[in-house]
Amino acid sequence: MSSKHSNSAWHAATLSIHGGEPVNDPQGALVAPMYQTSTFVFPSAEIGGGRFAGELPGYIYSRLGNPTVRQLEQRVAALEGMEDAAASATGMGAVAATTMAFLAAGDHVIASDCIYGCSHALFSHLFTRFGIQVTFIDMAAPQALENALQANTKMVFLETPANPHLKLIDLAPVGKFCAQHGLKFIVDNTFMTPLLQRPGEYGCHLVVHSATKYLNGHGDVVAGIVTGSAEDIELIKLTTLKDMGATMSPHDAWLILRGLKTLALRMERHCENAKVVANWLQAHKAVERVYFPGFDTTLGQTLIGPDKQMKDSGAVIAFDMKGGYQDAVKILNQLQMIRLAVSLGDAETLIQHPASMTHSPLSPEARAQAGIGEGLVRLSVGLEHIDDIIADLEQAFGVLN
Ligand code: 7XF
Repeated sequence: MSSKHSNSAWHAATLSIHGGEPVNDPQGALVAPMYQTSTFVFPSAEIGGGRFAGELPGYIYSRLGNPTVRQLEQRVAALEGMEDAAASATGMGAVAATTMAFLAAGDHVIASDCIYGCSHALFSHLFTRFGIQVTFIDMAAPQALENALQANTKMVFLETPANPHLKLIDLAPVGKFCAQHGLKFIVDNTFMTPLLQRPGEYGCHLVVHSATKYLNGHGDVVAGIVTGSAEDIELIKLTTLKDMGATMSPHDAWLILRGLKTLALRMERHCENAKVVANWLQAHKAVERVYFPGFDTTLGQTLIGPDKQMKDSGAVIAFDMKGGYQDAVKILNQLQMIRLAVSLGDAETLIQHPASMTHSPLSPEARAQAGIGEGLVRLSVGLEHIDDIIADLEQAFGVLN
């Protein structure tokens, strides 16, 4: 990143507004125009052929590339501190295109046992149908990676903090392990965003996101993105993304570019609000246990801090109800301002029940292995005034009295 408008020395808050190539619009528009077009007209047959052959620059067809989508890719790559990025139709599109670009029948993947339900389903159901083996492990346990390693292991995949109960993983030793054994290291950074965590600094090769969440931040888009080396991103674009077709629409890219401008401001407020909510939950007699990175007395202490892996705790909280599923349901049904919905990272505070919702694709055994009980509730703390969030929780928990 060396152009005048794309300086890697900039702070993340600046990169989320200016990262990547500057907008170069013939009319001088400040904001990149939306190229809402499926195809691009070739000036001549020879030029069209040259573009397909990769010998001439220029756009061809929006599944193969689009200027608005490209702008977003460059911005997120700059923000993540990676060389390049590939945008996808959904977060699952990014997870699938990224993993499958580097795997073939007969390969083995080591994955964290606590990951988003559909990533777990992709690995445990679809991969096995195509002859790819997956071992799910508790990656926080130091010897677990060594124990899971096989001669055909090609990849390590994890989330930290993990969906849904925020288990933390120290990235540096995993990065070292992957480098030692020549494994592709992939991290889903959805819960942190590059503002709070940059896995590339710890040996991770490819960072995936559900851009549906904080990157867009406004609850009006389903999207994904992966950042990594130029070589890896080109491979993903030319193989899985292009041929499986989970590419991003220009309209979605435009909305995410707009959302990104306030990412730093939003993350600050999200994190501030979440700390208050986590403390409130921790003090409540109906709550058995609160899962929040800031409360993690082992890894939280070493991983969170200004110069550490995580700049802050994020704004997703999970908690176990003493009264189990019965009490969880009572609260979910009683909340008024807080919305009963899956997803996270929106302005609205959202609450959901992982065992029956986001993590229902896991078998009961896999849920037990990941520590997702029937009384577990997940809360994505939004941007509302903190007093209103607490007031809604107070009145909802009141039904238990
Ligand atoms: O394909 P999506 O944009 O929905 O993203 C998939 C995805 C990938 N990684 C992580 C860590 C995720 O959390 C997600 C989606 N999670 C939503 C949730 O947990 O609420 C999905 C709702 S069913």
